[in-house]
Amino acid sequence: MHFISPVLWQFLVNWLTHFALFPPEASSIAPHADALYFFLVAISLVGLVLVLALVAGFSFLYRKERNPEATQIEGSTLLEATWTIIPLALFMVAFVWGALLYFRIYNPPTNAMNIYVVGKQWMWKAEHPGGQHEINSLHIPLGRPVQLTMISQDVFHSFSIPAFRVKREVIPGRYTTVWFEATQEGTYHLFCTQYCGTLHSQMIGTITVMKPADYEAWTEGSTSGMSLAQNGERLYASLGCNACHSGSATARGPNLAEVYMTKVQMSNGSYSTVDDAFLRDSILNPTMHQMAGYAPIMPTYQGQISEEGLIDLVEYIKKLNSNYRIQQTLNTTQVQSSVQSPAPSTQGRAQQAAQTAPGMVKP
Ligand code: HEC
Ligand SMILES: [Cu+2]
Repeated sequence: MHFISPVLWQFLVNWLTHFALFPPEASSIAPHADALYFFLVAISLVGLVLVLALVAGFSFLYRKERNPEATQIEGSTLLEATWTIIPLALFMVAFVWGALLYFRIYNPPTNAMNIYVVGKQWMWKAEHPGGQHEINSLHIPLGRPVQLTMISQDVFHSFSIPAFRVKREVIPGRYTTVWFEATQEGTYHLFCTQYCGTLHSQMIGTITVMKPADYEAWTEGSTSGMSLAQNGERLYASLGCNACHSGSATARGPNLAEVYMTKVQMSNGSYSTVDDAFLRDSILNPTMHQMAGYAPIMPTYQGQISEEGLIDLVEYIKKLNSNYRIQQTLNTTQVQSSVQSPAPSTQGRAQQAAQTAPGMVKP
């Protein structure tokens, strides 16, 4: 490619990489996205040059001195077929290429590690499974597929890392995901690319790509001591989920252990896969997924749990592989309450409501 003089080439490469007009290619998808982009630019340029050349050529060939008498030309099947088939072929190439790339971008590898992101006016909050929290920054390991499960706490936002060529809407009330695999160490820009209010332009941050060993060190150094699942376990107990979801045969709610990613039957006979969104919806809006064989007695927790709290609960249920600890917790609370207050129910409820665990929405 050095046919334009090495010095000029160097200058161009430098200019393109440093003049943020063209960000570095730092993810496994980036070179593929760019290849398609350059292909589209190239065929557009060819079209542009061809049309301009024809306009210039014809105005010269058929100028008044050379061609005083206008001749009407009509119908040329060959010509029409040519200008139909060639563009059609080019568009089909762009379509198939784009579709293949689309599937690659939208299908995360199954071994991707999951990090949660909550967008709000005007910041990005990231939560690692180990419980590490970050604001307007995200640390990720090099060469490992990472999936982000994202949700907004207020309005529409859009999560964009130009160097990775990824961008995804972050929507209130719904989990969206995006995945990438970083291929270059370094720090990159993170933007919100959807106008979301006065300080939208400050909803920016940095992505830090670290060697896997450095990433491990970072996660150990910045842990808050409690993983998301552990926070979730606390919430689960304090919100009283364990009363109905204890996993015992007489429980009023279904067993939640190992339910993640299985198919469950709904009361209308259809089947649903229990994914992150299903779990979140079941907590906020139990009637939305009415399960076969159970009475619609689950209360809604709408407005009582923050997005972070919901993430903790979802993460807890995802990792719940036995009901042993739930039953332990229930046994101890039963023993305690029978020792403390023989009068049942109401008092215990009031006590529960008075203490607000992290993740609950403060009144
Ligand atoms: C009063 C009893 C009760 C309480 C309290 C309760 N649930 Fe439920 N839950 C149910 C019942 C019954 C169902 C099944 C019927 C339905 O879908 O509404 C259910 C369904 C669910 C489901 C979907 C079932 C599945 O297999 O995926 C999830 C998830 C869930 N509950 C989570 C929770 C969480 C988290 C809490 C605490 C914040 C909670 N529940 C509190 C009774 C309860
Ligand atoms: Cu925003």
